[in-house]
Amino acid sequence: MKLIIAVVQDEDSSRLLSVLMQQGFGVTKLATTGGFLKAGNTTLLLGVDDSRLDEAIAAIESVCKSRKQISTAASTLVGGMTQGEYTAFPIEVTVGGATLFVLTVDQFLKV
Ligand code: 2BA
Repeated sequence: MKLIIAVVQDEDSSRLLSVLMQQGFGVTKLATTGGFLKAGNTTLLLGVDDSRLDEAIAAIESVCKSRKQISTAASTLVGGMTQGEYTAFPIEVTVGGATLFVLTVDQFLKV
């Protein structure tokens, strides 16, 4: 058995959850926050049989589309201003898609 930890965009999460449930996958949904954008995202935990791993990844891929987004990131100003002062500047980041971690599960128990 494998455990897929999938970090996805909030806007993709409901549809993805429906698709995964329709296909008979067990899913746990967590509300999470990305470290870089400091914005909410969704992390799904899926325990899947090895034989269905590719199917689960394909389902995630089919729902989660990557796209560009303008975001602001804080940066320390160097020179000209008080040291340690922070400002925000716009940057283009790619969001969407999904970040997947696939782990081998030693034991799956329901007690
Ligand atoms: P965030 O950390 O909020 O990152 C959102 C997006 O910002 C990233 O998308 C990436 O395109 C961009 N980004 C992240 N760090 C950057 C940096 N230092 N410089 C420039 N751009 C940067 P994804 O890579 O698709 O990641 C989406 C979310 O997946 C992340 O949200 C984070 O919550 C999670 N994630 C990604 N890689 C991870 C890792 N190695 N470990 C744990 N969580 C991870």
